[in-house]
Amino acid sequence: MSNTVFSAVQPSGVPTIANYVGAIKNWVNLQNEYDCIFSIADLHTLTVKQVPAELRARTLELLALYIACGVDPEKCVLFVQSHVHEHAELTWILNTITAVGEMQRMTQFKDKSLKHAENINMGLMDYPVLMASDILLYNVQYVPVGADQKQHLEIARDLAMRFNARYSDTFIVPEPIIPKLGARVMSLQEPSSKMSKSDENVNAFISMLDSPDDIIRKFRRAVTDSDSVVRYDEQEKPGISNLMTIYSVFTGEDMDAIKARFEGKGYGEFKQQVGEAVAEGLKPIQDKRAELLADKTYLLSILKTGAEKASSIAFRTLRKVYKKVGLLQL
Ligand code: AQP
Repeated sequence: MSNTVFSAVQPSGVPTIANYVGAIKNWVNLQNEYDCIFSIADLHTLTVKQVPAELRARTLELLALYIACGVDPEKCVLFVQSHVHEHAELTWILNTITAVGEMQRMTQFKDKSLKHAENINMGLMDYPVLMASDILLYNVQYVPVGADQKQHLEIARDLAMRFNARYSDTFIVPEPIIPKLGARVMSLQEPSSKMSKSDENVNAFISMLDSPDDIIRKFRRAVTDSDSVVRYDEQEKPGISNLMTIYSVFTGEDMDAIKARFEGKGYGEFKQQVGEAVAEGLKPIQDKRAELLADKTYLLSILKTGAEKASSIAFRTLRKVYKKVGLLQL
């Protein structure tokens, strides 16, 4: 057992409230109890076409957002994935024990292949192996992620066990921490699909930087059902259930209290209140992020320290791995 927690978000766009609820918000609770390592997964982002200057800017902006959400650089290691070259190197080794068929079966690979049919690259297929490397390099016990990443975490576990069986005990087999509430925040326009920051329809997601007016407008337009009762039922009322989950996360009220609060009030009033609660919750985060971005020197210094700390762990793990697989060392 180790006491280390690892997680990451890709700088593939402005994070949504789904990334916040499913991942970042939970990191804040874990940082007091565990040795936390949180990364900005820029290498993963390259699996989809990017504008280089925008990717660079979003990388620093994501760090500012982590901190604005309450992730404390004094308590956690915060670093950029590409600053620690061992991630790419361990990926190569793990690739040699990964079957092509396993990767082709991944839900995210299938979804993204449909979405980016003009660019189905090797990196897109290899995404779960890079993610396994991110985790296994740091002797990680727990990985707080949203439910969409559960399948990839299974691959990380399988690869750890496979490597250990073939080359002797090396990696800790990591476990997911999936939040009880908000593990899968759904699209506001299509409640059967997950909310994604790269959705082409901007009304489908709430970005962490949306203005109060946009937030309220998007919730007002959210797809629900023809009933008018605010009641939690994922099967029959996926849209309303999704809004109840979001409201619950932002206000702390449980489902029974929400149902009672909006009894006889109809969807218009409910959607308005969800919008207001989210706008209110995001405001201090947005203000803090803007403040942090004014001091780029400070942000870069955090990344430098983070890269040094992460590298020293990753270096030791990779050296052990190279030795075990039979690579000659100098
Ligand atoms: N809909 C979701 N509900 C709850 N958690 C979610 N996460 C993503 N979507 C939801 C969690 O956010 C963390 C970071 O995800 P990521 O940026 O590494 O990539 P992703 O899972 O592919 O997220 P997106 O928003 O869908 O990004 P794009 O559109 O670029 O692919 C993870 O912990 C994830 O579980």
